[in-house]
Amino acid sequence: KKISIIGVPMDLGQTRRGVDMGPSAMRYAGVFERLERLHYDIEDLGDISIGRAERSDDEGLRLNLRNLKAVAEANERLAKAVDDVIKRGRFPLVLGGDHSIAIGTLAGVAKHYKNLGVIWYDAHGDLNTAETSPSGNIHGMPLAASLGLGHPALTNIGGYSPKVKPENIVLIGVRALDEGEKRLIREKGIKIYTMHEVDRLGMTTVMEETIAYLKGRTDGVHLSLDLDGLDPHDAPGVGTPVIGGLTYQESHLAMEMLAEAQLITSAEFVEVNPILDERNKTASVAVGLMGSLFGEKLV
Ligand code: DIR
Ligand code: MN
Ligand code: MN
Ligand code: MN
Repeated sequence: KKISIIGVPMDLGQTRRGVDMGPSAMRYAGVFERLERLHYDIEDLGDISIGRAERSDDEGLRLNLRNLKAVAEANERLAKAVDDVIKRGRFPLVLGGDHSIAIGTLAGVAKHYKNLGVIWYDAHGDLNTAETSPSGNIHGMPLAASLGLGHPALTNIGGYSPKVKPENIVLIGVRALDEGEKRLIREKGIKIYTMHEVDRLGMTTVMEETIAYLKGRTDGVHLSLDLDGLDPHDAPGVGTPVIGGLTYQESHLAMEMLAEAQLITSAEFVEVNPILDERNKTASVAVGLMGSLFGEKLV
């Protein structure tokens, strides 16, 4: 496998400063060296440029879509970069940045598959639109946008929509949903393993079921891993921590099972915020998870 790293220093999809330093934090935590040791052909393409935040009276804010223009423009650039990586026969590994960047990653990935699967590993559903969002933060909207729901400036990144079908999505680790998101999950019948199911079934069963489900119906699977899916004890450096999350051990197990299944064809690790972190712990955890995802073994 040939891997291309793309950094996306995006912080305009939410309001906490510092998440734009996520790619640096993961590079400092040794992502390149970690994967190089596994004998991959690996390249680091550097960072996508992010425009400036608009004024507080921007058009996006009136639409309940904070920084809409700058977020959309950066996602267009990211989609192009991801598309190029796949065209060169390489695996895109995207480092965030807040989760609004999943709109661009998926826009670059999805055109290469008839039936792209998505694993959304997150405390949240990220299924809001401007109409349902309590915050106006676009990092709470990328999965909805990829389903073709929301403002055209977000749903049409890459010039097409939708990117993914509701039946090809699996949510894992969810424990904080807004009312509109719950409605959407019910309406579309989206497959979801909330913390309730993870606790009841155990991560082994959750991943066995997820892998079997996606293997049968998809021709590629994107992993979108929000570090706030993990418990804040294990990943404190995130902007919207939610207690009662997935453990470090469960998360490594999940990544190891995905590696074994050889299911994942693109991935992104998002919401690492070194300003809110403890000695770069969350970036280190993220890089460790990438190690497991790419086949690192204990023995
Ligand atoms: C909340 C928080 N559902 C929102 N979302 C977050 O603002 O839409 N997503 N933190 O990662
Ligand atoms: Mn998220
Ligand atoms: Mn989240
Ligand atoms: Mn603990």
